[in-house]
Amino acid sequence: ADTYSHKVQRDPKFKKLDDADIEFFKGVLTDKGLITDADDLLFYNEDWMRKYRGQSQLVLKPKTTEQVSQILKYCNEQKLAVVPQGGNTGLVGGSNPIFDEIIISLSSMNKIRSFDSVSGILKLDAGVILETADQYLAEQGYIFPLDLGAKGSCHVGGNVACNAGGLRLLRYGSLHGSVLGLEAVLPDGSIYDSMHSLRKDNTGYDLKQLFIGSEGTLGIITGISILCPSRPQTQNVAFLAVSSYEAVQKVFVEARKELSEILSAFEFMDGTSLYLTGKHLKLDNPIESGEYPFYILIETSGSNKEHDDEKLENFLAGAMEAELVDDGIIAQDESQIQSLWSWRESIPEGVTATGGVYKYDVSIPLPELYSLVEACNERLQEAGIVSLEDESKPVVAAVGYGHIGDGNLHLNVSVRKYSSEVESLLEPFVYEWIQSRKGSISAEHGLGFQKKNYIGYSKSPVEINMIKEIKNHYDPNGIMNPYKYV
Ligand code: FAD
Ligand code: 2HG
Ligand code: ZN
Repeated sequence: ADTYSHKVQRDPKFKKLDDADIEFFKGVLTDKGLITDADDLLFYNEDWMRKYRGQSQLVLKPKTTEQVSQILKYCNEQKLAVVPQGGNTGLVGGSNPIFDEIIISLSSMNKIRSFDSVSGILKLDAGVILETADQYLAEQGYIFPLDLGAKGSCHVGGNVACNAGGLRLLRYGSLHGSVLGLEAVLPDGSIYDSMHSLRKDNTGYDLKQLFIGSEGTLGIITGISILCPSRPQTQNVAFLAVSSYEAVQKVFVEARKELSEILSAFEFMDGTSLYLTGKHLKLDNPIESGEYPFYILIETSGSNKEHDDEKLENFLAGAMEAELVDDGIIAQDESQIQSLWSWRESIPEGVTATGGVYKYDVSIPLPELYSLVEACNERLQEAGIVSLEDESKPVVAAVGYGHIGDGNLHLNVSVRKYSSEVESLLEPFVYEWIQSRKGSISAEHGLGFQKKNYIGYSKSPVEINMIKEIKNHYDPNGIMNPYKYV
């Protein structure tokens, strides 16, 4: 891993950890709540892509909000910098230290607090794993209003901290709408608590929104109260092959019209991302008739199987007749549904398995969304450094996939190794391209370390100044996740 720390200097205002600090933390957490062993620290210091690696000497694992409060108050007084960490699946280098910041892991705060089966309101600790929360809800007939490929490791607190979007935002909306309340510890140790979860409350600023997407820069989220919908009783998944990006858009328009209220996901991927994923999973393409330039995954969720099946079949028949779709399959049972979803959810892994990946998670108006992938491939080809098979070239391919339903493209440049040559061809090129289309340089993954110098491509100086003022107000010593965000 490249530490990337050569891009920034350690801020000398932060104290270096000493024995007295360790003693203090042992007093709060006992020995068991501290990790100091070098081998054990590696997981927490390094990110999911193995691209960013810090040198923290200490991980703290509090079990209660009160412990988080004591820890943060002490760190603030001592000017010890900290990095809050959930499941460490973030993709912008936000969850790892850059230098020696103390890592505060929420993984021991993992209890479901309560569930109200009348309102569907779930209250839980920030460190509950997303899949665990959803399995709990499944037993009650409910569903977590967010789903994503990292569900087996990411925490609900991490999801809220980076305002994750995921695979069903199209149906269930953003966390800015579904999160009803939060519990968070501020750097001075005070505890902000809005877990009461009223659906309607217009008394003053909606402060919880500040934490949703704050990426650990304002405080540590310790609890979440979230509104969960009824679990759909019936689901269908169709996997379609189409021959152009134009067709992807047309199918999307038709799907919204024809499937209407039962449409719950509309995802797309290009042929190269599917190819790399198949190679990695060692599986044959789910569409047997050949390889196509684009694939679409459509999910429907409803309450009446016959009704949904009929709607989906009519929609597909229409799309085939209009020659929008070249080929396709509909999952016949739960295991086929899972298998088709796993094709989509495994792309991040598949495109990284080549050695590494440069990720750009962007919002662009739909008509131009895929042109960014084409523009990148052209640029890399002109430089003569890209080849799918030739191992001597540093770049495998620029691929595109993502959440079409939300106008969110994942441009992934799959590489054999990380290099400054490739990076300098991509940046700031990609960001300038997005700015010129009035897009967002971060649709759902956040800014973290990767994008902190690029926020100006999507936000005005006035907006950036307001963000900095809020940050400085709540974290005047700058101990919360430094070197990141803005
Ligand atoms: P971490 O990675 O640990 O942390 C992320 C950020 O939040 C860091 O800045 C960290 O400091 C901060 N943070 C974490 N916990 C807290 C807390 N309790 N209080 C304050 N700050 C905190 N994202 C999407 O939006 N949509 C997707 O579809 C999607 N799919 C993914 C698929 C894969 C395979 C992977 C690896 C990642 C994917 N992601 C996706 C990225 C993503 O944002 C997450 O996986 C997830 O939301 C991060 O949660 P985490 O618990 O791992 O957080
Ligand atoms: C997804 O949609 C995730 O699969 C990850 O947001 C995207 O790795 C990526 O670029
Ligand atoms: Zn995504």
